[in-house]
Amino acid sequence: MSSNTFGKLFSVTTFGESHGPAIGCVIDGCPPGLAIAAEEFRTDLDRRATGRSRYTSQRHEADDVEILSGVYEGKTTGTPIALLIRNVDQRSKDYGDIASTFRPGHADYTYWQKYGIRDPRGGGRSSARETTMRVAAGVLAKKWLDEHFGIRVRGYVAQIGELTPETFDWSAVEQNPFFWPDSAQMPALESYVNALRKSGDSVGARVNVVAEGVPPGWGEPIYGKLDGELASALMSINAVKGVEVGDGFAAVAQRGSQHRDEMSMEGFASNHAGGILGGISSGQPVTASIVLKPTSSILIPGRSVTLAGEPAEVVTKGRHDPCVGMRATPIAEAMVALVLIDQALRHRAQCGDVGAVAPRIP
Ligand code: EPS
Repeated sequence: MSSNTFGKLFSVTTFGESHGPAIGCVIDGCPPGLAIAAEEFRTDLDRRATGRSRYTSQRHEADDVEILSGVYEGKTTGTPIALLIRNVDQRSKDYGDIASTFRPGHADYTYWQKYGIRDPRGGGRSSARETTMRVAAGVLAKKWLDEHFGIRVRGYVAQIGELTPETFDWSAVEQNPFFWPDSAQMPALESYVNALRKSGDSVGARVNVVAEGVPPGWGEPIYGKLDGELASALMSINAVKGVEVGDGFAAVAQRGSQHRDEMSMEGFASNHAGGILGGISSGQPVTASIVLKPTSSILIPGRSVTLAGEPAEVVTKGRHDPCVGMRATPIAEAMVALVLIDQALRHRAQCGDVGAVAPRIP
């Protein structure tokens, strides 16, 4: 299978299947001298993990990272960094029927059509388990971006089904299992997700990510645009069906006089562009948004076909999330951080001598 590598100078290759012995990644091009310890992966991996709340899949994985190479005496050496996480809670019997049937809404049918062979256990390579390694690689990217530029990449869930936050508070986001910025809505969210789970169905979600502190100048026109690479990176996350940068699709109903972000030496008057102009960062916060489809693994029977082309009814057994978007915030943050570190290194390589040019809008 090709296209398992992402990024040009800071490149991440992931490998592994959901029910295989382990998943892992190799990061090539990480700048040397970055202090990193295995424990530093813990926070973000726990934020993404299954089984950490009653509202997600109850698969219990330790998600302990083993650093196999590229780090010596606690610092990156500039050589390939190999990270490994062993899978410990596979329950492949849940997938016994799937070997001969295609689950509607899943990648079973398309993997089969492409490769003529597939690992049905837990969805194999198409499982969201792969996102563990994106988050792990993102930990290095976030740390480097913070240390070198003071960049902070953070996200939150901006919609679950019909529900949207009524107020916004960053400090609320990490205090609930929904990554929700309005703590007063917890009872409503809990009963919404509980009812959804009981009904056997699932729902979609929107996740917003903001990167603050990105300096102007990152992004390569024409084919390496910062927004183009963000779109590609974010769309590569399992279940993502839509990506917006800045105002995104809302721009369709806006006037040019409204959408443009006017400038003065006091700053930009607005940020409809999402911090990117002509594919290059403007120095404003970079904002992106993703939409994740409702989880395809649901208890409501759905029509499909067997390998023999016979009609079949599929009920997905196992431990699934009623809303995969609820765990997607750290994954989206990681993908944004990975795009940014790659573009930072590319900018440094070509334009490192340019330095800051006047005028610079604060
Ligand atoms: C997933 C299906 C479930 C989830 C899994 C993603 O797998 P299983 O049936 O093996 O429990 O638990 O999520 C993870 C294991 C994870 O680490 O995110 C799917 O179909 O994508």
